[in-house]
Amino acid sequence: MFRRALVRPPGPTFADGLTTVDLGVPDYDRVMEQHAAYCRALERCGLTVTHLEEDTRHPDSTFVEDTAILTPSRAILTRPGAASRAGEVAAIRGSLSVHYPEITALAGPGTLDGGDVCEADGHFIIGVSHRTSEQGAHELADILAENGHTSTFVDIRGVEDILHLKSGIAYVGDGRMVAIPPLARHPMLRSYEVICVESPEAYAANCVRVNDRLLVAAGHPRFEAAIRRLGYDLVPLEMSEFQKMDGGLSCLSLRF
Ligand code: CIR
Repeated sequence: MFRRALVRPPGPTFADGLTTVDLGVPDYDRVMEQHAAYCRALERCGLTVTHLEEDTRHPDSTFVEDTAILTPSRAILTRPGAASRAGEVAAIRGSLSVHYPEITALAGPGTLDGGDVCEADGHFIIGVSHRTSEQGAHELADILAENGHTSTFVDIRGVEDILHLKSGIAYVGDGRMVAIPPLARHPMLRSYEVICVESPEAYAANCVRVNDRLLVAAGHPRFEAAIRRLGYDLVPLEMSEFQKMDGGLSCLSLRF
């Protein structure tokens, strides 16, 4: 059960952030509307949402998920792979220390973004990406092992069109994993029931199970129908403005 979420509202410099896609410039009013709807959805899922200060110096700071890995026993601060995002980590430490007596920081020199870490009932799949290095992945796995968590690694550097591992897979509970075709048959997912999200709906692979509900990006009718048939209580959310900056549903909050 999640009880809380931390979110950081996008600042007016949001459109200056990093992106690899060519979907146009985000409209700030719509960004704020979509973010507010996302926060309301988390509240509907039963979470108490803490709104951090917006941070205009770090345009990507609304993607808070990349700055920390949260387990029941501790918070682990990451080392983002993009230089422009390094300063986001110091800014999240204070907010996490209110809730976590034990905070561990990756020491480096490896890098790791939270978006490359997919937790499935205490097991962690860690993506080695253009942001997360092998060293960073191994350092995280060693820290997780101290608390009895197991990890596996998957190299996604050759998988097209995804920035992070969780742009391409999501654990939705009940032994089920949502995945895009290039990852759906990967051995790391052998022990899961895989729900494959076919192109052109690949963006929907980044969905988020929050307690009894599943947050999904709106506008992917085939995926919605398939996952509804499995009995999930869906909360579709407009994500167009975050998609323009390579962001998905999971990156907009830290849930614990
Ligand atoms: C970036 O390139 O870092 C941001 N524009 C998007 C980060 C999205 N985060 C995530 O998927 N976990």
